[in-house]
Amino acid sequence: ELARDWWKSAVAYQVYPRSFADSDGDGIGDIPGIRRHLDHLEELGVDVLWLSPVYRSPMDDNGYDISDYHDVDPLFGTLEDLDGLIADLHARGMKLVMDLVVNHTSSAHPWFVESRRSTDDPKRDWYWWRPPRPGHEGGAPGAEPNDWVSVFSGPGWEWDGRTSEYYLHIFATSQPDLNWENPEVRQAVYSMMNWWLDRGVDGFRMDVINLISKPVTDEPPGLGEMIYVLNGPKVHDYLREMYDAVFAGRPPGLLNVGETPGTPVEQARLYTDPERHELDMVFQFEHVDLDSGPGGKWDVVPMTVRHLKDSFGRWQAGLADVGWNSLYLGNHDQPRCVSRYGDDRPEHRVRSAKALATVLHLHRGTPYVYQGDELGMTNTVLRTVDDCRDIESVNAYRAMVAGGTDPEDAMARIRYKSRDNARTPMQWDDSEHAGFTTGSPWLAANPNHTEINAAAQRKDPDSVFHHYRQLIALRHDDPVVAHGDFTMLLPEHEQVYAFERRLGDRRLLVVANLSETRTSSPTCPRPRTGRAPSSCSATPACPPTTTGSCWAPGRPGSCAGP
Ligand code: TEU
Repeated sequence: ELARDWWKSAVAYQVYPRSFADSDGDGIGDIPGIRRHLDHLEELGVDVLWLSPVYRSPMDDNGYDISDYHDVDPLFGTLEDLDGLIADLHARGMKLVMDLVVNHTSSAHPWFVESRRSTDDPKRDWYWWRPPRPGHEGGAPGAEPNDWVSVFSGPGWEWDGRTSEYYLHIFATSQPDLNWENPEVRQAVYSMMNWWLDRGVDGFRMDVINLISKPVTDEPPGLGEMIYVLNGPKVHDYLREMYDAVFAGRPPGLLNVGETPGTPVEQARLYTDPERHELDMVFQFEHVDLDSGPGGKWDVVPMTVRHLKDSFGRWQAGLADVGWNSLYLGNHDQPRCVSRYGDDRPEHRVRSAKALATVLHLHRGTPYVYQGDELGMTNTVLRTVDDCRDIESVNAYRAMVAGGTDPEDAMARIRYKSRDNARTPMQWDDSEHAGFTTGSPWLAANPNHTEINAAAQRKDPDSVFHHYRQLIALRHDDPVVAHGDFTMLLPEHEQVYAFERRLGDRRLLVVANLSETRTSSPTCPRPRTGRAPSSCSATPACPPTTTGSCWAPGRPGSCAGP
């Protein structure tokens, strides 16, 4: 019988299905490919597989734009394939957590197709529709209902000429935001969630769940004046309603983690306090925003070991007595952690990857391993924007250059932070395309797969892979790792990251020398791989705020509108 907080001693592994393993040679990863590599996960020792979206989707945002919540996209396989994966994982004592993307749908979802048909369509109020700003002609620049911008560059509102109104899209224009004020929307989401749980899924990773509540105000232009609504007025009410409608009464064994960009510790205490029946834990963004300046993600600023220690220390202290931390350094949205927080030069990469893993996994919280980080995979080579596939990177490059940023400077920023860095094919072996596909991969494999791959590392007891395996085993074997308290040591030290964990009379002392960690240079991010940019601006110009979000409001001048 699992305890309700079983996930405190568990480790999760994130699979980005498009890039994990391709079974049919179309160059795109799929569910049968995942099923062929479960030995890798079992040898690593992980307990949970978090699967990024495999639902039907036009794939504008690689599946985070869903057009059918109840079916698997043929690119990834069938519902039967997914049932098979669930059965395989359960047979191995592992669990499956699905990605839940319900802040928005794809514009191809039937709900939106109906909603946009007319202003009095029964589904009109399932999304956010607003008239042009008073005194402005619809579709003209500046006529948007308010100044919200899209995370993927440009305004957060799209003009729909057929019904002469704008619709809200915090992300791509093909990702319209659902209106959670509407109880019909909420009930439809809860019904879908129950359908998946009844199918054997063990919980959800809830995409940008802190964005679902928007501040609705009466006076024009409505929707309040904030750039984004992080942790909006009703988000906690919605999560408690979700708990009552979906999770209450189900046996222990589920895991629900919310992705909550820009959320401060105080909010995370509310989201993860078990007495509040909201979430088990959240993905916080403070440490992945450390190298973002006032202009947002692409305004790269220096980051030091001290910054990292201060941030993690704040979150360890903030959730020590209530709630729970997730622990992550990488995912499908972030550059490779050994390149960003460590040093991926060949002479340092292995030690650097091991040091980062040691520090992360021995903190108090639930660790998440992003596919390939257990091998010490690095950022890839992005020569020009043509090497990019990610809508966020391509849009940001175009917006920066259109805004006057030198193309090479813009490319230097993209090279450092593009999400494509984490989406190159999983490096299984040293064969062509890293053993990921027999076809032509949708995104080129990192050329260094000949040196960095799972086959080589499984045979090398000193590999990054076996280091991760030993850290995961330690968490399973020694309760001080999962349940011990946390005390930061040498907080002022610029290179050493040290802390102590205590449980009863057990002590665990962790000391890591992160001096290998190379901060991003104050002028431009030093490309860990690929050609150094020919010219870097002396200081990162703050690109126009339309190039993207700043999830950490409260930074001086943080995205204070255009
Ligand atoms: O990401 C939400 C989010 O915070 C993104 O803005 C992300 O941090 C950003 O791309 C980093 O530059 C979630 C998903 O993880 C992401 O893949 C999706 O693109 C996004 O939501 C929309 O669903």
